[in-house]
Order: sequence, then C-alpha cells, then structure tokens
Amino acid sequence: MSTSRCTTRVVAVCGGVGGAKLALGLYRVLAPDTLTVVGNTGDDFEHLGLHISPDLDTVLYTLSGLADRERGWGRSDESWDFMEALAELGGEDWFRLGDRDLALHVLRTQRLRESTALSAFTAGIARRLGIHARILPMSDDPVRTIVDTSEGLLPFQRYFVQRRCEPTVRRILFDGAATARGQADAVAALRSHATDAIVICPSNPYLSVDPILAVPTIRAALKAASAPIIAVSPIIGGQAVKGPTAKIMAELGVEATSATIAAHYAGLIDGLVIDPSDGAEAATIKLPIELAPTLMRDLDDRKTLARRVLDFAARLASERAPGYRAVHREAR
Ligand code: FO1
Repeated sequence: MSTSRCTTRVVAVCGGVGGAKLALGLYRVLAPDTLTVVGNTGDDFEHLGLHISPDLDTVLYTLSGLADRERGWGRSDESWDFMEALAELGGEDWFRLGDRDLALHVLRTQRLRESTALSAFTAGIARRLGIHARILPMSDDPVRTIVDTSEGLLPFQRYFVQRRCEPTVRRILFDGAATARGQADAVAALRSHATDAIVICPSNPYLSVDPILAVPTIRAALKAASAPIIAVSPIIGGQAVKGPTAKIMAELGVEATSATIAAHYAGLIDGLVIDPSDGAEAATIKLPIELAPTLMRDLDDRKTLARRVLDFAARLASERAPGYRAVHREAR
C-alpha cells in the first residue's frame, strides 16, 4: 500500500467523536485541501447563552491536533476553573465547558449574533487552527435533534450528556430539517464530478448521520452524486466501539449488526466497510462489502482504514459501467 499522499478529492459525512477518527485518517492520507467534511449540527444547542456546535468542534479540534485523546471531545490542554466557579454559584454544570474551549463558544455566539453564517465562522476557525480541509456544517439553518424517550421528548444534549443515554429511545426527530437548506458548498461538493469518493464515517447512524441526511438538499445531492458513496459500519461484533449505538438499535427494535447498518443506508450507499470479525454477515448483505479492521485505536489504524476506504471507492468507481450509478441507487 502506498504511503504517499493521494490527490483524490473526498467528502466525509461525519458526526462527532467516532466519525472524527476516520476524518483524521482521511485528512492525514490525503493531499492538503482535498478533504471536505460535512458535519452534523443536530447536536447544536444554546447553553448558558452560548451557541455550542459540539460535532463541528470535535472535527476542528481533532484535525488540528488539539482534541483531548481520552474524551474525544474538547481540548487536551484544558482547565476547568469556569465550570468550578459556575457550580459554586449554582449554575448548570452538567455540560462541561473547559476554559479554553469556552473561547470558541463565546466567539461563535458573538459572530452568529452579528449575522455571520455558521459555515463562514467555522471556515475562519479552521484557517486559524491551520487546518487544510474544508469543515462545513450540513446547514446554516438550525436543525435540532430531539429524542423521543421513555421520559418524553428530550433535546439531544439533555438525552446524551445529562441523562447519559439512559432513557429508552422510541424515535428520533430532527426539528427544522425539512425546511433547512443544505449548506451550499456542502451540496456542491457532494454533487461535484471532481469528487472521487464520499465517505459516511462510522458515526452513530441514527443520532449523528441521520440529521445530515434529513436535510432534503443534502440527501438529494447524495442521491445524485457521481462519486461512489462508501459507509463504514460503526458496529463490530454486535457492539458499538463506544457510545450508545448498539443500545439505541435494540431500543428501536433492530439487531445491532452491520447487516442492519447496510439496510439503514440502502438506496444511498454503493459499498459498506465492515470489520473482518463480522465477515460472516457479508454474504447476507446485498451490497459490495470491504472487510477491513474498523477499530481505530491510534493514528496508524485511522490512516490504514482511510486508505482501505479510498482503495475500495476507487475499485467501485473503476468497476462501474456507464449508467451503473443510477440503476444501482434507484433499484433500492
Ligand atoms: N460530552 C459529554 O459526554 N459530556 C460533556 O460534558 C460534554 C461537553 C462538551 C463540551 C463541548 C463540546 O464540543 C462537546 C462536549 N461533549 C460532551 C460532547 C458532545 O456531547 C457531543 O455532542 C457528543 O459526543 C455526540 O457527538
């Protein structure tokens, strides 16, 4: 396998911590300025008067090398004086904002109030952090993930962080998605004939990728894309590596398998990458399958998986007969 950087142009559709690991692998194996990340903003919320965009920030911190390796979110060089002082004063401390991380939320809140678009703000921060990739929100319009649970409707962060994903999920709603406009550069990148591969990162399909797919022009752009669309399953051996994916799948009444992930993305993707430990499932999935280790413990794992995904996409593109895409997508 080549170790040189490849000049393939790639769009990664990405949620938070799990997805950002593969986004980093892609970023490190691709040539500068060839990666576009379309990030989830369904997790965004207003907290303590601040506009928080956790998944975009996770991608920003991960690609810039500032992310905390243990947590996956927030910054590594962090202190927590603000949170401690806030708790002493009786403020809400269930969502932890580090002192340095706070700067990003304060600045974003100020700029959005001055009518800067979230995409323009995020691009500016990416530049300041020295990132040579485009990081785009799925939309500049507000979309909010709401989880319908055994405890009623919970805004995403209340469910995810405050209630630690404990309530049983009945369904997941994306408030505002139906009327949200896909971010123009994101839609253009997905539709572009210059894009060689579209990668759906191994983020939680239900909580982190579905909000992106719920934006009508993003979904339409994916349907119309000429580049092969490859998803990486977040399930390994019936378990999610981290986070509540398997628990949520059980609560939604589906089996926690890569076959379920394939069915979830059916009609949208051209190929699925699954871990070799789930190789027996491959025969049951009616899609091209690539068996590649999907557990990403370190940077080498991230880069190796990224190369496997790109090789798989290139193979699918080269095998494709004229007209293949339209037939393939519409058949589902
Ligand atoms: N996740 C947590 O589990 N607990 C937190 O206190 C927390 C704070 C936080 C602050 C800033 C930020 O950008 C992300 C933060 N996250 C936290 C992660 C966040 O909840 C993400 O939405 C999830 O990881 C899902 O992608």
